[in-house]
This record gives sequence, structure tokens and C-alpha cells, in this order.
Amino acid sequence: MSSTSNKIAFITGASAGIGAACAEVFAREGYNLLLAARRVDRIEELAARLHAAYGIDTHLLSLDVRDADAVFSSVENLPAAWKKIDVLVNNAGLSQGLDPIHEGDIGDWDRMIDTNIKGLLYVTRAVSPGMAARQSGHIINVGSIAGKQVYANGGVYCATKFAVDALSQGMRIDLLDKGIKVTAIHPGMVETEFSEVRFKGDKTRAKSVYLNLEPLVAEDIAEAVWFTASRPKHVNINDMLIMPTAQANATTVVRNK
Ligand code: NDP
Ligand code: 8X3
Repeated sequence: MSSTSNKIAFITGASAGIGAACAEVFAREGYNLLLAARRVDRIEELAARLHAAYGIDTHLLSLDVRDADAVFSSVENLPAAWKKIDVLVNNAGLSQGLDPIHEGDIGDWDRMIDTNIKGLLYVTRAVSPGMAARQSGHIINVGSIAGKQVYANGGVYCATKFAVDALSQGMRIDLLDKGIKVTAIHPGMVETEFSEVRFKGDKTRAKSVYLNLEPLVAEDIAEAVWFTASRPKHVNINDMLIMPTAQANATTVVRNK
């Protein structure tokens, strides 16, 4: 490996938005990167750019986090040099639809629950035993303001992010004597592909979410993730809620006229 730090960060959902921005920041800080996503062409492009810019090494995983077998075999079959994962950023996630509960699409519910809850659990279950054996590691889960407050028509997405909050608290207890830090990062509105994915490619509707206000950008969250990852050994940031200045809570924003 060419990086000087020899530390490894495993970032899920690295092909876009917050995950890609985290990859950039960890690369800047000299980490070698395990990058996972379904869109491999995107992580290939990112890996080449980060190698050229920062001289770090990458190992790419074409991975759907909903596929438990694929998650476990990908981690089990990592080359020896990539097995010692220092930081896991459980970022892969999505929202699908914005519908009242009596009209919700069951396929949407399954995709959100399978990705945001079960996928995060599979990756954590695959990676955490190695960290526990080494008595060292940091798991950073990307939750949401939607994991703190429920909003209309978003009940199922919010439930998945409440689950991320609960799982983060549970992991922190279970992994306390294993030398593993657990952090939950809860962003408010971040302009990424998130809303386009939620509205299934409807770019106009996605854009309207951020109309006349200044949302966060993915880099804002990546810098916060890095802040938590770079604290001294005796310091753990349990929980961080980060909003655009124009957003007070899940449902209250101020827009310029
Ligand atoms: P993007 O849509 O820009 O990125 C989502 C990432 O997740 C992509 O890299 C995508 O990769 C990956 N992903 C989705 N489903 C899967 C899957 N089944 N297997 C593997 N990877 C998957 O959105 P964001 O960057 O905004 O979202 C990142 C995280 O931040 C999510 O957990 C989201 O819930 C959370 N969040 C986002 C907020 C926002 O306002 N944007 C606010 C609060 C939280 P690919 O499609 O290539 O597999
Ligand atoms: C994404 C932010 O407010 O759309 O988690 O749920 S929100």
C-alpha cells in the first residue's frame, strides 16, 4: 500500500453524495480506502482520481448491501492487506417515495428497510468481529434528522433512521469493552442525489426540495465524519446532528422569497 498512514476506511455508498465526499476527505488524510457501491463504474472513477490526487490505495467492492451473502463473502475474501479495517462508514442508504401510510408502496418500504436497516446491520456484522479481535475500530453510522423526528408521509424512511439511531446506541453498549467507538451522524437537508432517488428520477421535484434555501453539501457532512474519526483515542463523539442554517428541524425551514 502506498499511503503513509496505512489506515483503512471502509465506506459504503461511495459512488455518490456523502459517501463519495467521505472518500475524498479520508483520502486527503492519507487513509487507504475500501469503497463499496452497486455502481462500480463510479467508484472506479473516484478511486483513480483519489489515487492520482493523494497517492492512496483503494480496493473496490461491487456490493448491494441488501445481499447478506455478498456482504459476508466480500469481507471474508478481502486480501490480507485490506482486512484490518480501522473505520467503517455505514453510509449506504436511500429514501423511496413520500406517501401517506395507507397509500405506501410496499416495494419502496422493502427497499428502504432492507438497505437502511438490514444492509447496515449486515456490513456491521461482517466487519465488527475483526475490530473486536483487534480491540480497535470506529463505526460511523449515517442516520438523519429523520431518525430524530417523524414528518408527514415519510414514516417508513423515518422509521429506518430511528432504527439507525437505536442500533448506534446498541452497538455502543455491546462494543464498549471491545475498544470500538460508535458514532452516529445525523444530517438535515443535504443536496445530493438523495431526493432524485426518493422521487425516482424526477429532477424538478427533487430540485424543489432545496428551492430558495442553502442546503448542506456532501462535503459538510464528510468533514463532520472526519472530525469524529480524528479525535484522540480516549474521545468518542456519540451523536452529531447537523443542519443547514436555514433548517430548524425536520419540518421547519426558512426560504428566501
Ligand atoms: P445519494 O443518493 O447521493 O447516495 C446514496 C449512496 O448509497 C450511493 O452511493 C448509492 O450507491 C448507495 N446505495 C444505495 N442503496 C445501496 C445498496 N443497496 N447497496 C449499496 N449501496 C447503496 O444520497 P446521500 O449521499 O445523500 O445519502 C447517503 C446517506 O445519507 C444515506 O444513508 C441517507 O439516508 C443519508 N442522509 C441523507 C440526507 C440528505 O439530505 N441527502 C440527510 C440525512 C441522511 P449505488 O446506487 O451505486 O449502490
Ligand atoms: C434525509 C433528510 O429530511 O429528507 O434523511 O428526511 S430528510
